[in-house]
Amino acid sequence: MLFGRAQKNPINLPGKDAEVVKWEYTTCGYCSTGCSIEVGVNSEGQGVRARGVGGADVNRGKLCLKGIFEHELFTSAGRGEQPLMREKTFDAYEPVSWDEALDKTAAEIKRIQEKYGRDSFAIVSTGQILTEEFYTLGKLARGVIGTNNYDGNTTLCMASAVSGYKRSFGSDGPPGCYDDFEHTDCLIAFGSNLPEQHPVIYWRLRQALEKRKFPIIVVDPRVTMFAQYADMHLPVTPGTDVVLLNSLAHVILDEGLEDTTYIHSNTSGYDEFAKLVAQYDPVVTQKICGIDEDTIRNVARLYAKSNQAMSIWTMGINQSTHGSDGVVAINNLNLITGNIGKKGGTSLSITGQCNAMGTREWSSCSGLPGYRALEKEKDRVDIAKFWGIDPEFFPKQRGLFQTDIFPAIETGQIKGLWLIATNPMTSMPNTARIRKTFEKLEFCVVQDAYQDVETTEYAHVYFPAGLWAEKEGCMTNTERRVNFISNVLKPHANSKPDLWIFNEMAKRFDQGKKIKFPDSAKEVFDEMRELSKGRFLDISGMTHEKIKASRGIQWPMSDGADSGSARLYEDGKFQHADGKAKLIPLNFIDNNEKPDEEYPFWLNSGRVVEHFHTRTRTGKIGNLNKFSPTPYMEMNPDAAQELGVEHMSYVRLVSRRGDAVVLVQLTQRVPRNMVFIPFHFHECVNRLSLGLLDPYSRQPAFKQCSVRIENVSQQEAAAVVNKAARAF
Ligand SMILES: Nc1nc2c(c(=O)[nH]1)N[C@H]1C(S)=C(S)[C@@H](COP(=O)(O)OP(=O)(O)OC[C@H]3O[C@@H](n4cnc5c(=O)[nH]c(N)nc54)[C@H](O)[C@@H]3O)O[C@H]1N2
Ligand SMILES: Nc1nc2c(c(=O)[nH]1)N[C@H]1C(S)=C(S)[C@@H](COP(=O)(O)OP(=O)(O)OC[C@H]3O[C@@H](n4cnc5c(=O)[nH]c(N)nc54)[C@H](O)[C@@H]3O)O[C@H]1N2
Ligand code: SF4
Ligand SMILES: [Mo]
Repeated sequence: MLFGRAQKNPINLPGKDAEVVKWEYTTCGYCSTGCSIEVGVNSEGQGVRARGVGGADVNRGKLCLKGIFEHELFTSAGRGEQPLMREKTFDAYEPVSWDEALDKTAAEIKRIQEKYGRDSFAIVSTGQILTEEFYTLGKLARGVIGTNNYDGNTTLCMASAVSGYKRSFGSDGPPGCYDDFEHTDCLIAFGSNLPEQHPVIYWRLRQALEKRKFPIIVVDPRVTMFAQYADMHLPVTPGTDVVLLNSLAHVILDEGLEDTTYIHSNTSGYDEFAKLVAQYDPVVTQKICGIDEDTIRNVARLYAKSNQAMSIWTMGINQSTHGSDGVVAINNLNLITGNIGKKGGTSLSITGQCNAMGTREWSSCSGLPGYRALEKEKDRVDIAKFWGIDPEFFPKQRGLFQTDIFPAIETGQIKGLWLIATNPMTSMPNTARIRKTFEKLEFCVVQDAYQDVETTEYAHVYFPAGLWAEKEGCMTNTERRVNFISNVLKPHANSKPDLWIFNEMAKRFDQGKKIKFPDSAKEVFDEMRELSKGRFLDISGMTHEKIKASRGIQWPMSDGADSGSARLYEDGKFQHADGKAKLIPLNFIDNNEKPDEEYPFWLNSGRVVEHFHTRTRTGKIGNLNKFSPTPYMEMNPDAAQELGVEHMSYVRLVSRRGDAVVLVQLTQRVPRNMVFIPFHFHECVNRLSLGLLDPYSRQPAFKQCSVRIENVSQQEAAAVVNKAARAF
């Protein structure tokens, strides 16, 4: 009998004969690969097809299945059509005019700030709006509303990479690019399932491998699709990558395989670092990280002896209590082997959301625009002058991270919340606690392209926002490439571009009237160009026209330059005051909730190729949803046999936080003591997760906690699962 995907109907491709009268250029709005897309528009002005752009350097005509069906989003179910308002949560919403919704929200922000202080109103945004929108939101949050409790969902996603890059190199900014695959002699991927999560980056890697063979090593506790295609798979014990990385460094230094010239000229802190890694002999560490001593030595030798070697990583590293340390450890490995800023030698974080880079660069979430810091007086003064406000209006250090904002609502420090393009009711750890937190808010406004997003259950006002190619502006991808998004269609119904919503909000505050809030993305981009002149993150040589014509340009590109820059740090000069990169000793602290007698399984979570995050979008695209319609978990067949659990039956998972019912998929992909659940479903894995926070990045360890498996009545379970699967 066939189960699962094999039983499903094949994908329905849009008919080749779908009548297209023009093709409009834009960029994909799901993941951070940054594929160029053309949307085919018919004579009635509807988006009817999508295709990859042949001349685009990133995807060279390819798209993954999310991109292929992206045009279906324009008319997908659940889109917001009209602003909505209600006095109390759980009352019925009433449709209202934009003026009413905006006036009410501005009045509530002012009321809460006057009564409880400026920081009692929090703003939580995203990695999924356009860069010009991010810059404008930052101006509104920092320069007008003036709350320091302003952050984004990138704290769930890229915060550890940001923090690790800053600690090692003195600045955020991934130093490498996809072209590095063409030059490298060895690649290690840590906690990244590239073929499913970044299919087109993976395709670029395969293209490089077809021309020239080089070893691929995948470090992941699961036998992912990437691990299956790799030359070596290292099934690391969850949460112990730092131990493995310290041990690789140990072997390299012990055997004299390091690049002494590079270390001497371009790094500081070698002695302390060498002292620490001396303690990480593979004989000892193999018992902690689960990789045998010979394999550790072999990988260390292979990496260090390659002319150029590169490391990539994603959430297996970032989402950990040692996320920031994991990133620093990867940077350490590349610094001691001289693999930074050279073709094929790099530390490349594979970014998550389509514009997670744009928010890091320009949104002012963690500081001020263009990689400026609130902690630096000059940066505060420069931006205040540019915006025309008093520098004293800015706080002198950053406020709470997203993962600390929710606990601050719980304890009553924060009373009002504006959510923009993020769905914490499904995406935050321990959602039962988040749900209770929402109940405490005096006022909540949700700004989302979909009105059926779970957070509207707790909002007082809903702003319907335009989506993806209904708006115009830029997004930055994994390799620092600034891409252009054209507004192929008008925003759906009476929804509005996020930029318009921010501008309208600014008009409702006195300080907002003093600052210029340009209407067009082009004028906003000009402000950003001006602010970037001569800086590390220089985009002054770019214009919207040039970006579109080149199918994306990589920063930095200074005014007058002919092209962007493929790599950072080619000259070995880093952003720390002494111009050197730091080698940082990393002690391992074993603080995860680990399997024990009561909760004997590791709970791991992540993604599948068909779905994007909380399914507000992909749950409505039939061609995607039908391949993965149900909350399920991967379980090892031997473990299942011991417990008498059958393939395709339902079970209840229980953790110290809560429970969830899922369908069982038996597979050798997971070890005996682990289950893996895609996090796309509401009321599922995040009812169970703990989410201990990284001390530097405040990113939650989504991938490590423990659960037990219980039997459940199959009939009752089917009802629960069907509800979570929520047929749209
Ligand atoms: N189809 C699809 N693509 C996406 C997304 C999506 O939702 N759907 N989301 C985008 C976003 S925002 C992001 S952040 C990326 C995420 O992209 P990835 O990080 O590649 O995806 P995940 O499945 O979250 O996690 C990757 C792997 O980390 C492993 N892992 C768990 N614990 C550990 C550990 O302790 N050490 C190591 N080394 N590995 C571990 C898991 O087993 C898993 O296979 O994908 C982006 N692309
Ligand atoms: N257990 C577990 N939990 C996880 C993870 C995990 O691996 N395991 N991964 C974490 C990671 S890496 C991430 S990035 C987060 C993602 O978590 P979220 O950001 O909370 O999830 P999304 O579903 O991407 O939410 C984005 C929202 O923005 C809306 N939207 C899309 N485009 C626009 C637009 O242009 N304007 C506006 N206003 N709205 C728009 C969408 O409809 C959607 O509701 O989840 C995190 N949670
Ligand atoms: S790989 Fe990412 S950017 Fe490219 S089409 Fe797929 S989802 Fe879009
Ligand atoms: Mo992410």
